[in-house]
Amino acid sequence: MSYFRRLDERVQALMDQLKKNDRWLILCVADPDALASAMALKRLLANRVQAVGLGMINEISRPDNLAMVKYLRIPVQRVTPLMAAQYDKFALVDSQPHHSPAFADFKFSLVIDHHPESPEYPVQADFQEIRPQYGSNSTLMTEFLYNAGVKPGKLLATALLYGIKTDTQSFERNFHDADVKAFRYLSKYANHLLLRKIVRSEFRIEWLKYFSQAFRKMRVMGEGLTAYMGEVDSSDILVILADFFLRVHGISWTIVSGVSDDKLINVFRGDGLRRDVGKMAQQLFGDVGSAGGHKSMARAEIPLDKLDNQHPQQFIWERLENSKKAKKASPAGAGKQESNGGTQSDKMRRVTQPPTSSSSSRNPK
Ligand SMILES: [Mn+2]
Repeated sequence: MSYFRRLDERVQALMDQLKKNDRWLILCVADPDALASAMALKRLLANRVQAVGLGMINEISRPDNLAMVKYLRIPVQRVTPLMAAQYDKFALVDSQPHHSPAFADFKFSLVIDHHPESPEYPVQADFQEIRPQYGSNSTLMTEFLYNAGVKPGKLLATALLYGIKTDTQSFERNFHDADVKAFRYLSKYANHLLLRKIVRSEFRIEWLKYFSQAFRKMRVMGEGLTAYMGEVDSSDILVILADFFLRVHGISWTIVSGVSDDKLINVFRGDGLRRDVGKMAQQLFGDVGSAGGHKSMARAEIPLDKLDNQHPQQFIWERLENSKKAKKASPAGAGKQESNGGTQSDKMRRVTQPPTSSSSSRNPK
């Protein structure tokens, strides 16, 4: 009995597309699942066609993705018209032609994807395999490799494992039985030290100076932590810091703010359990700028001239203080938190019981 579903006919149909003299370019929007899928397809095409190249339409900037390309030696390049001109067949993985205008110039002969198909933009390729039920495209590629009798090498298996891990958020998001199977199968072949190295490549060296500033500037308010960073090169660093501080035990929401392009930018992060940071952003800053988001992620951008010459830090603190007072005045808004005496001060909060079981954390709101 075979470990994965049998795909003999599909593999044959795919192989029928491959001609000895063709030069194939595999395109993707680079992220871990797409890069792993491109690598796997390259492995399937190798030795069956004249040349296989990997092209991405975006620039990679996340440190983990950069680490993936480096340590797994993925020969991917930013696609240019000059580069594309060297190929005569085009494949697309982990995406569909209508997903980006950058794909409009290509006629794809092969599409393998796990995003839902859109009735308005049906995929038209000589070979296509689209499985929206799958949590990752890497799973689909693993099935193809298996059915083609190709055992993945260490680097490829590691890439596919990372693709599955990323797209299923380590099986916290929607996934299919096939994703679990592929994960288990690939685990045998992958290099787990390399995988950990990639997963843990979270920061860039240039960001560390902001961390040292943030440690001095941070201020804890009950279960929240805020930091005003002053002028920053890019609001990306605010996101990194807001995510980082949310990992502190006992902290359930963070606001990291800074000035960029004449705007005061506030990045909100929350655990999504008791407080909805999207609403919080709106309540705090909705009257002076664009503010909103989801339960666990939000953002508010305020033009500096709306601050009436007040220092941005002062402006933020006053609004936070006022919202706290408003909450106290109407305790209904304070949520169903057990009494912890933690709301009355800005002092470092004592360690109180965080929600422990997953049932209590899935709190209706
Ligand atoms: Mn994907």
